[in-house]
Amino acid sequence: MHPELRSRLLAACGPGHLLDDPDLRASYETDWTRRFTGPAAFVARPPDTAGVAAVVAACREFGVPLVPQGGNTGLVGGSIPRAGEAVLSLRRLDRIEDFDPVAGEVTAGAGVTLQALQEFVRPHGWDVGVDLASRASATIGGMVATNAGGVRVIRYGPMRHQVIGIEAVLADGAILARLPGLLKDNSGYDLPGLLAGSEGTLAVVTRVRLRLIPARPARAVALLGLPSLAAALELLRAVRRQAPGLEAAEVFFPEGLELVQRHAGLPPPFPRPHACYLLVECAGAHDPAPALAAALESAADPDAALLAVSRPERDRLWAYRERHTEAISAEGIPHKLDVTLPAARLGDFESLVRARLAETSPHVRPVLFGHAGDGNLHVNILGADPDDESPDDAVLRLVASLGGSISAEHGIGIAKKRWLNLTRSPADIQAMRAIKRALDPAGILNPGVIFDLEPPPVVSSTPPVRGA
Ligand code: 2HG
Ligand code: ZN
Repeated sequence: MHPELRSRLLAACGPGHLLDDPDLRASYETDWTRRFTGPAAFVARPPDTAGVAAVVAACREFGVPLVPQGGNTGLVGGSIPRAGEAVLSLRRLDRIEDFDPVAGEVTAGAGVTLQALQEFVRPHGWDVGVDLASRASATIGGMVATNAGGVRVIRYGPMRHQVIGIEAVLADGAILARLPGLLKDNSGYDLPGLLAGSEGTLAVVTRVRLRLIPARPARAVALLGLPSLAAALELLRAVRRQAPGLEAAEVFFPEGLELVQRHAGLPPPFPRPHACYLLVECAGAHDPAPALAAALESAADPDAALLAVSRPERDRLWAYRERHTEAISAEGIPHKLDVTLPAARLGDFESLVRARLAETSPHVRPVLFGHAGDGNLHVNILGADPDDESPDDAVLRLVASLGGSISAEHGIGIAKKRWLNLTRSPADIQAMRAIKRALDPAGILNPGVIFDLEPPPVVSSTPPVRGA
């Protein structure tokens, strides 16, 4: 490293926070799935926004590209170095500030974990609109940068909908400050909305102002065993109509349940297996259990229905769904596809995708689960060679042919960019490239994530090349 760059980075980060020892870098160089890994030139851990700006400015001058990283819980390789970039870790920006208990707003540093923020606001009667299984490690900055979804999108929307103000460092080191944030603000382009979901390619998010939701302590969770996904979706329609305060509607299937039982040591939820499992949660100011039980009464088989009200009982039912990711990971390194389908096509997709994979890649084991309420299924594929993208190709083409999206909530990262043109038009991609060039002309922020600046090879109808 150039001595002047080193001294500027040391000044920005402070002693002990510029890591170039391979052992210290290691945990920043491999993602949660273990599928994406690459050496970092160094890891910079600045303590605050001014430090982030100084790191970005120095790296830009010395031509060192940066990969911003929060809790490293991403699943598409978007926060892992690929070609010797440096990692810019935001974890030390972990202050919670300016909590307004009347308006229900709070400012969180990019490195605050979701769980820390939940624990901070809940005793005051407020909650964070987005919740997800990796809450203990996922950071607010990373969740905004990837527009994280999670289990409550049907009620509160994804992370972008929670953001009312943002502070971010632009590629030249300038600080964009849209804090504290106003609920109504039509004075030009919506920069917080643009940065949410930009996956670290346009700016480095350092602080965000979030709108909170009222905490709803009265909760009820039901887990149901059903003969098909179609039956689960039908039942979900009834719950939506009859039970107030539906917050989550999740599905999983026998192959995932079997892995969760085995890896988490959980007993089977019901006396006999079912083809599909639906978990729903309702929340409100008053106990939602009676209305939820009434909505389920006509449709649910009493031997395949569990209702939980107390916190430990609810957590026990949620574990069957939330422990899927870790159970799959314990089994091998999966290919992870996170897709959305139009509501009317979700039921067909589940059987079509299994048939398509059985035909094109008979050796793989698909594990499906996800957020039935918003059409988002996670297609995890076990048993595929890490470099063999043919199962991914088969699934994503099917999704595109049914009018869906190749990424519902995890983003494009590097894992999906080859297929971006399946569901984004040439005009869309050209507009995104123009924005990237305007905000980061030197291409130092997360280069190669979402798309390459030169046009990527067009996905054609010819079979994919193994290892491409
Ligand atoms: C979830 O819904 C996460 O639990 C992770 O989005 C999904 O592991 C996955 O594929
Ligand atoms: Zn998910």
